[in-house]
Amino acid sequence: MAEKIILDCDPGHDDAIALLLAHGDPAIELLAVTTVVGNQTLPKVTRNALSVATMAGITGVPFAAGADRPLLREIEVAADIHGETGLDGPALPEPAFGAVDRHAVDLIVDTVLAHEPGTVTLVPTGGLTNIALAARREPRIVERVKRVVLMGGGVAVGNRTPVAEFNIAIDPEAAEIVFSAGWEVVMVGLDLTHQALATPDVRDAIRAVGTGPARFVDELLDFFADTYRDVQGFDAPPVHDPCAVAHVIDPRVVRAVPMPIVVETAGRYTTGMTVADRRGPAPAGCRTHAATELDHARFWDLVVGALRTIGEPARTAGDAA
Ligand code: PIR
Ligand code: CA
Repeated sequence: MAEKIILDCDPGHDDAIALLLAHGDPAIELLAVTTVVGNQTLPKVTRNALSVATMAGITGVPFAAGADRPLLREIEVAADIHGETGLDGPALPEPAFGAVDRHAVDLIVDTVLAHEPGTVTLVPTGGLTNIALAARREPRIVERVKRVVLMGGGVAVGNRTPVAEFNIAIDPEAAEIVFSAGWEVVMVGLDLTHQALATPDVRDAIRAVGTGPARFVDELLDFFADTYRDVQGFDAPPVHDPCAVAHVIDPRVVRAVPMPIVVETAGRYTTGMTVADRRGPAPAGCRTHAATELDHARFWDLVVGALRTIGEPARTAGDAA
């Protein structure tokens, strides 16, 4: 039985690849895609999600736009890494369909309630504003959701600040709500995703797929590699968000261990830090987990395998190349 997920994202180069992995892997049933302000403004990331779906021929999945700002803080986007559009690099088709006329938070709540308890996994790959609002809007989803497998945070590593990862740092209050709600949370953080490097052999394997969507991913990674080299000094870019999807597909590819984790919201230097307790074994019943170890080869096999199943969608009018 495929795992049912709702992908809550802010595309974003790696979010786009996470969407393609979720769509292309047979172990995942994509119930809905929701968008949240993050890498860029809400209109931009929503358009990007729809364009990627159009490019990949994703049909029959509702897309909904959500929060256009964090709960308390000012908007902070990541134009230095993802560009002015949020998805700079490849040419994107005009979206062939629109978002549904509903708020993402309502779509998340209704989708969870429409399925059997314990069957729907939330996969946030952006700031946690929508997920926090959904937990407050309908507290019953906290019991109904199977678990929350999120890309964000890290055990003692940051990118927005020395200790805070971007998705947590842009809305720490929302992250605190999500980490403390009581549902099972798997934090796929930077310690894990910095192992998911798109190395030259990986780039070759993606190019060898030879389809339009694989070419699109190759062009995304060209841009992402450049900004990650220039801004953060990486030889090869870490491809964060598909790691959360990969954990849902196969927990042996992205291994996680139970660990108490809380979010700092009032630090002098540490706001947005995920404070993870590595002292000894986690207490019994610990509901938070941290991803620690990536099987690099099997992870990229999943991504390349998903791209192979997506194939060559029909070109749309306005797609010049
Ligand atoms: C990646 C992101 C934001 C900032 C940087 N420097 C790099 C985005 C990615 O989309 C991912 O979800 C997460 N936020 C990694 O911090
Ligand atoms: Ca993201």
